[in-house]
Amino acid sequence: MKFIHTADLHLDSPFRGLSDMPTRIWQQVHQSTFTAFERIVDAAIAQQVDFVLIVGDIYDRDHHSAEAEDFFVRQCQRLDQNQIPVYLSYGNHDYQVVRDQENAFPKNVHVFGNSVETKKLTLADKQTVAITGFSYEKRWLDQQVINNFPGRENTDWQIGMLHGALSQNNPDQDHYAPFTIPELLQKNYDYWALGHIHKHQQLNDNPPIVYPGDPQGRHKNEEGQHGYYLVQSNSGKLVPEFKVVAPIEWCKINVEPQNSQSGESLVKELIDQVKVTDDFKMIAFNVILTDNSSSLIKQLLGNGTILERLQDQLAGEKSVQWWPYQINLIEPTGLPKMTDLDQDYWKQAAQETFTQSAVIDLAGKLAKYDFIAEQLAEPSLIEELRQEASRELEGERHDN
Ligand SMILES: [Mn+2]
Repeated sequence: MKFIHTADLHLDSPFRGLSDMPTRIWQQVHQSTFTAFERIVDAAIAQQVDFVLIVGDIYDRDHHSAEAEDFFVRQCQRLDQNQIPVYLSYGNHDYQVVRDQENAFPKNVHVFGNSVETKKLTLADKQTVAITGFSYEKRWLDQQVINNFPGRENTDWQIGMLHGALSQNNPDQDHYAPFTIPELLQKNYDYWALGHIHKHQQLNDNPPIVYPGDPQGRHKNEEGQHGYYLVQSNSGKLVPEFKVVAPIEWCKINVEPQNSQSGESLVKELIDQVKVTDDFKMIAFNVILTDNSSSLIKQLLGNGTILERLQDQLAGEKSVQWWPYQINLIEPTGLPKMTDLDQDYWKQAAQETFTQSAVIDLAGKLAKYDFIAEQLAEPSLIEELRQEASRELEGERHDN
């Protein structure tokens, strides 16, 4: 048996805040969520997989665009023409009331309803597979839906599809069908196909419990490689293998300018730090200054001149394989180093301060608005706030 496990396609992600780049590069960025999924479908056909699992968040918003839906249907048709079934569930971004026989999909697409259900299929070699899953009906699912998953069926293989997050043991934070690893293991399934967390990772080896991540990182906090898992049976076990498909990779590059005394030489120094590969890179430079750095360089970096010159130079070139979207200036603080004990207090305080419930409390009445609630529900939001806050605090300590 061979199948593809993906999730969190987030088709038509808006990539907010980036539209002031040259049109041809912006188009590449905007197309990236589509291209990533198209490559997954290419792989499914080339590999002749038995089926494809998509575990929630196919669309980026609950009011998904017609363009995204049309594209998705077309890709499913390609799979249908190759006799590859698709099993999909909706997640916290594209939650909806699922009604039988009420979708535009071709016949190879099987949509899980809002209650946990099991769908069975028989492969060409007569092996039988049970796939159990459900779709989100609303943005938050506080219940432990895992309790509704049945025990193992009488099939050769059983797979659980679960869009959700590990339980934090805190009702204020557990909004995404919370589960624990022992709860999953107890079901005795052969593979847990998870969705929701955007960084690909394996929570357990045998049986595999796997987050495939989003096939295309959607912003700077989703850096690194993105793709899907190709899962194959081998001596009675299912073995996942990560495959990269994201056409755009977000990355950060640390640079300690050596001898740059002019803006021109610094721009050149930054360009030299970029290793060009096949994948298009969206780059944030962390420029680490020393006490010897000239004040002119500091000013040019601080007021955005260097970033602008860098972008202008690249925009003038025929073809570019990367784009700088940000330069962070890291100044020497001159402060004594924190002891390990200080670090512990610092981390503990941050952990207690940056929780989803604290943020939602702060948002107050604003959380009633759909588009704000959607942002608050982003798994990466807490981490982003924590990073912004430490940057802010470090700046202040320096100024004082
Ligand atoms: Mn998602």
